[in-house]
Amino acid sequence: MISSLPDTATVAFGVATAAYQIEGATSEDGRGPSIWDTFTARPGTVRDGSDGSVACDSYHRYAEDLDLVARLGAGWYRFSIAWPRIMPEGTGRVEPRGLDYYDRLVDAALARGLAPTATLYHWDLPQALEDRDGWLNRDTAEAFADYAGVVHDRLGDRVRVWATHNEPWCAAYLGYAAGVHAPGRREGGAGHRAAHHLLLGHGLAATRLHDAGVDDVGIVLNLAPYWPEDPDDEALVAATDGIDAVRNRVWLGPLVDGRYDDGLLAVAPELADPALVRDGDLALVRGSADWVGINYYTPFRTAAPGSAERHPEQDAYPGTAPVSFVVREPRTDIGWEVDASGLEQLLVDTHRRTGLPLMVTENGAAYPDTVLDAEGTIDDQDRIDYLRDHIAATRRAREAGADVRAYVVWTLLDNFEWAEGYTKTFGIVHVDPRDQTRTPKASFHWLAAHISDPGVGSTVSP
Ligand code: IFM
Repeated sequence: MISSLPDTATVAFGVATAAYQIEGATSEDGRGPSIWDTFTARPGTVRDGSDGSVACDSYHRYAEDLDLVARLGAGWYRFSIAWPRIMPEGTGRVEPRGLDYYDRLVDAALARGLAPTATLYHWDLPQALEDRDGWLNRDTAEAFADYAGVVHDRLGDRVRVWATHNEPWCAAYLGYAAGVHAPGRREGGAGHRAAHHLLLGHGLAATRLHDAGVDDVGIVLNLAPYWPEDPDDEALVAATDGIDAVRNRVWLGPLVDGRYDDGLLAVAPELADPALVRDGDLALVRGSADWVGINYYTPFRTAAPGSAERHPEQDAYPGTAPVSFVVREPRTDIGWEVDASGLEQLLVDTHRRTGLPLMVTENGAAYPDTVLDAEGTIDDQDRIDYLRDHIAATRRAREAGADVRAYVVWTLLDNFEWAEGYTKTFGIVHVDPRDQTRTPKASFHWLAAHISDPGVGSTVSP
């Protein structure tokens, strides 16, 4: 069993999932409603009108799913815990059946030689907390720390590597500014307020876990490179700097320096409000992460407003000057440009900025997989190419000095892809929605063949 962060000698290989995207069973064993149950019930929020109530039924099929991870030869299984299963009202009462489920999952992972690494928050806030203003309410950060403590008390003897949040940028800005994710609020600067409370929640939870003896508490960020098309266009460079602040520096500044930088405060005056950012908040966050997870899919190229496609998420950068986003070919099925050099740059820059060990906690691609025959064969060569190029970029970043310890593929199963529903598939295993049959795709077999050292501590070679 890996009991702590992988060492520097190799890149550990893993595969990731998230609770709401795969578990289903949203009304079982005392689970309370989450903001994603509420959001998906609202017409027009999800492309195909679907929800996560069944998803991949992994709540019942987790053993089969872990068999697949073991067959792949991965050493790491990154999963998330559904807060509403543990504390259905968000605070107070603990639901033992929810804890029992993750207890079984962790044991099943260990029994297969997989190191379980747990993410505490992958966007499924208990609805009861959103009813009290969700991440706009400081109490939610305190509640998150209590929840972290409850989960650790049960699993901490076996799970040693913890992540607090997954992609808090999405939770804050897609959820409270752009409104395209749950809870679906379009309130501009509220995104900044949510971001601060998410950071505070991270800091409080990390303190709780450290006090309980955990050495490896991380936070998983979807940092992104922003590349102005015309580096001589001063207005564009300034606007791009504001966007970089809202996507990247809002997290790294507090984590590394214990402050929000001036460029960020210029576009996010909310973060200068002493009623929001109280004395001691940023000091608590500073130095609270032992490692940083990087989720990378695509770079962003900015151009003068109106000159190119407007990225649908632009509302998610409140306070910033408008830009256009240029998306070059090749693109994946979700419209994201493929460019592995962005990952290499991000890893090198983030290691320089933080000095911390890094893990690529998510990387993968959506493609319109076609089932070729009755056996369910899927020849996803495009996904293989994507993964091979990004694994090579990870290797180059290590050669350039970035301390990258793991490469984790997103994702094991075709699953509920948030506002895209089931229309975009990222899995290395196809899931037939009619009967839940799992069929490994060619990318699964390719990865299995390229994981050089099966078992814990596996490494991948391009
Ligand atoms: O499916 C998501 C995941 O939940 C978070 N990171 C990005 C993935 C692909 O959009």
